[in-house]
Amino acid sequence: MNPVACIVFLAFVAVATAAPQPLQGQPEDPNPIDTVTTCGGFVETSSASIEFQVGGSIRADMRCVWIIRGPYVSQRFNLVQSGLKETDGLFLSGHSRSGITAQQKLATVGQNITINSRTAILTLSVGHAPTLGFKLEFFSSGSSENSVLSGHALLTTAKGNYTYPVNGGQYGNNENALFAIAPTVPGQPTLRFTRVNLENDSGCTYDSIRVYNWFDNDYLQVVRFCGTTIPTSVTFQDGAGLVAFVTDSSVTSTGFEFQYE
Ligand SMILES: *[C@@H]1O[C@H](CO)[C@@H](O)[C@H](O)[C@H]1NC(C)=O
Ligand SMILES: *[C@@H]1O[C@H](CO)[C@@H](O)[C@H](O)[C@H]1NC(C)=O
Ligand SMILES: *[C@@H]1O[C@H](CO)[C@@H](O)[C@H](O)[C@H]1NC(C)=O
Ligand SMILES: [Ca+2]
Repeated sequence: MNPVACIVFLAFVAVATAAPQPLQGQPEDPNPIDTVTTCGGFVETSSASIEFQVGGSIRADMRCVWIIRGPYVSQRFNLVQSGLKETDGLFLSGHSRSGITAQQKLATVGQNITINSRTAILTLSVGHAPTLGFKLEFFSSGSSENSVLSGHALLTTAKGNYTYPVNGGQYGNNENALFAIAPTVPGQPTLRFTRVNLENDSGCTYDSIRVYNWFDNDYLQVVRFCGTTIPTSVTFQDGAGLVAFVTDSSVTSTGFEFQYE
């Protein structure tokens, strides 16, 4: 082969070999590698079977929140088995620095919902009557993505308090933290901030705290604030809420403390 023909031939071989590429990045695990059976939790894995009270009953008005974090950009959820009723709901949304995406209801067995964000929020909202358990599977796949979740907590006691940073000192730059309040004994907790010290600017575009109230099967943002002014308290009348904290790339402060009961 002369050099030109050789290059043309090699180029053809390269195109032919590169052509079939159905998977972008990491494929899903063939089967879930972890099992979660608690009401709510922080689940950080590439795949999991989430089984709550399968074959058993769940009390009326129960709320459970799972913060699910996959290593790849796409999180697929598939409902495998369900005893939930029409008035109950399993809801999924994505969380990132910019906020929380709209809720999607996982209602029928076999249904898939894919969340294109590394952090997904799964919320179980039981109606005013007892119900039966469910099982779903979660699989992470796709390209690796380095977005961080710098802090997280799931508060499930009837009342409590929380401080961030947990060990005092200053929070970091580029924080993206998420805290869920979902008491396992149904209630209507009121959230009160007792100390707030964030970088301040008029639109809270640098560092901010957002509070979301679970209402009408959605997380509604009720307040966004920064600086040192304590916001008015928020009652989670539907039994659950979220606190999301983000910071920009410069100027830090000492964070915040809240209590709820
Ligand atoms: C859900 O996704 C899986 C994996 O991609 C697929 O095999 C299955 O057919 C999907 N189910 C439905 C109902 O689309
Ligand atoms: C915060 O909670 C701890 C237990 O978790 C408790 O000992 C402490 O008294 C609480 N502090 C306030 C200010 O409520
Ligand atoms: C925060 O910024 C706002 C708007 O610039 C200003 O009105 C307010 O006084 C500031 N608060 C503090 C505590 O600096
Ligand atoms: Ca800052």
